[in-house]
Parts: sequence; C-alpha cells; structure tokens
Amino acid sequence: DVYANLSQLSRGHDHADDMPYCPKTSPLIGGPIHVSFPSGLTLAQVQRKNPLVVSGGRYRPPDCEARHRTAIIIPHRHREHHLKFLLYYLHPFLQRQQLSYGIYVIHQAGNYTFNRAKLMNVGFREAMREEDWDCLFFHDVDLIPEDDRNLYVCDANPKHAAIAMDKFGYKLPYKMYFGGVSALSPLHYLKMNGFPNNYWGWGGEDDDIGVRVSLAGMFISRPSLKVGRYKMIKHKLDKGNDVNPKRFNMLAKTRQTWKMDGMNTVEYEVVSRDYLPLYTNITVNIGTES
Ligand code: UDH
Ligand code: NGS
Repeated sequence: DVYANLSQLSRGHDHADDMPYCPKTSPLIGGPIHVSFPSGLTLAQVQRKNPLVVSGGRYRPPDCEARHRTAIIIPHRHREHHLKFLLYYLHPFLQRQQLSYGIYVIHQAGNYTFNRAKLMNVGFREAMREEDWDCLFFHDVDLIPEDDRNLYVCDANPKHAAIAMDKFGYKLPYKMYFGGVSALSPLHYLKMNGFPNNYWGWGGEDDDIGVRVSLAGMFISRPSLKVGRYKMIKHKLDKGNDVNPKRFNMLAKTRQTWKMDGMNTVEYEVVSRDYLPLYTNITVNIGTES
C-alpha cells in the first residue's frame, strides 16, 4: 500500500517524533565475535555490507529512536590497512547495539612525531561542534572488539573499555592501565580538562589520562573481563612514533599540570574535513613540540 510505504519512508528519513525508543537491550546483540583479517578486503565491500551508513560514517537505527548517541574518535596516521578492518567490524557492531553513531578519523598531517592524546582533543572539539554526542569513544585503530555485549555507551564515570586484550592474555596489564579504548561523556571530558597535549611519541599519555580521571574526582569504570575483549592487529612501532623519553618525568607532574594543559589550551589547524562514505576524515596540523 502506497501510503503505508510513504509513511514508512518518511519515518526512516526524518525520524518523526512518534518513533518508539529502541528497546533497553538490543535484540540484535549476539555476544562473542569471531575476528579474523580476510586478505583482499576493500572499503567498497565494507560499504556494500553497510547500506544504511550515510555520508561521514553516520548511522541511526531505521525503526526506532536510539537511546544513545556515540561518536567514535580514532587517532590516525599511516594505518589505512588497520582502519579498513576496524570499519569492517565496528559498523555492524554499533548497528547491532542500535546506537545512533558517527565515526571520526583524526589524521595527523605531516611527518612530525605522532601525538595520540592531542589528536583526541581535536576529535572531541570537532565532533562536538557537529552534534550533541552524549558519549565519545576514544579508539585505537588496531583494536577490534570481540564481543558485542561490550556496549559503546557511557557510564556514570569514565570507562576504560579495552580491559582484556589478546596481547596481554585477556587481562589488565596493570591496575591503572587506561590505554586502547576509553569512553567519556562530554561532562567527564571537560571536568578533567580533556587529555594532555604535550606527549609526543609513544607511551605514558594513557597513564596521564588515567591519573586525570582521579585528580578530577572521578573513578575508572570497566566492563567485565568476559565482555571487554579485544584483538589487536599485530604491528611494529611506527616510524615517527619513537618512545618518548620524557614520559616518566611528565607523569610525575600530572598533578601540577592537568589544569594548565588540555582542552583549555589545545591549538591546531584543520587542514581538511571530508565526509567519506564510512567515516569523517579530519586532517589536522597539530604543530610540533615547543
Ligand atoms: N597511531 C597511528 N599512526 C602512528 C602511530 C599511532 O595511527 O604512526 C595511532 C593508532 O590509532 C594506534 C594508536 O595511535 O592504534 C596507538 O599507537 P600504537 O599502536 O603504536 O601503540 P601500541 O601501544 O603499540 O598499541 C605499540 C607497538 C610496540 C611498542 C613497543 C614499545 N616498547
Ligand atoms: C606502559 C606505558 C603505556 C602503555 C602500556 C602498554 O608502560 O603508555 O605500557 O604498552 N606507560 C609508560 O610508558 C609510562 S604496550 O604493551 O601496549 O606496548 O600503553
């Protein structure tokens, strides 16, 4: 019947006010995911498998109003090969959770030393500029979630999601570990003044972020070990991301520096913003170490 079809269409597109909320627990969640890395996978294939994903890597459930709006922030440079696999698994994963979501890849321009945490600050500001996200997932490009009961929504406290990684034998490497994948609401993020801007190179920035959580009077929340499982795509330390020799000295001073360095001081220049079929790419010049 034409009218029923039309009304169905407009509901899908405009998300009319009368659309029911999605159920509290998605019926599409299946638990463990078998993760492998098929050779020859292309982005075009990933696109075909995700027909409801629209420009910029955005999605809304077609038949219900999502209860949560989550932005995924991925710091990136020279890891297109990993990004392809992450998108292959993450899009269906987020759709099974019936989330309204967007994926942002924050690409560091140039060849200067990589700065993961500063790219996250850029991602936070640029994503919030576009939409009133209620949760941001800060997500390494090489970590694939292995269980879709690991919900990509925020908790009452900042959440460390990558609690059980294969490379650490599916347990935490140390109690205060906050690396890999974490989830903060905009309020959490601003309360801790975001992430540090001055960790150039590998190591320590995730520990600094963990310390900021407690300095700002919050706790680290975590999913269960059974559910917070990730497979890491194996790789070597990248060119342009040498181990940062200053990290221990910097970490010893976080208590003195966190209010003076973070979201309130981040400076950068967006080089380009591209709404690609599977993600929004923001290429950014974040400068160099001062
Ligand atoms: N990243 C890039 N490009 C780079 C460097 C890092 O995209 O050149 C991003 C990417 O999202 C990555 C994240 O930053 O997942 C973290 O960087 P990483 O993968 O290098 O860190 P990880 O600790 O691996 O996962 C380190 C490899 C061995 C380090 C040994 C040091 N003792
Ligand atoms: C700690 C690093 C973290 C790092 C973690 C896991 O030692 O940044 O190891 O590293 N802290 C410092 O260096 C101060 S990993 O095994 O993934 O290479 O995330």
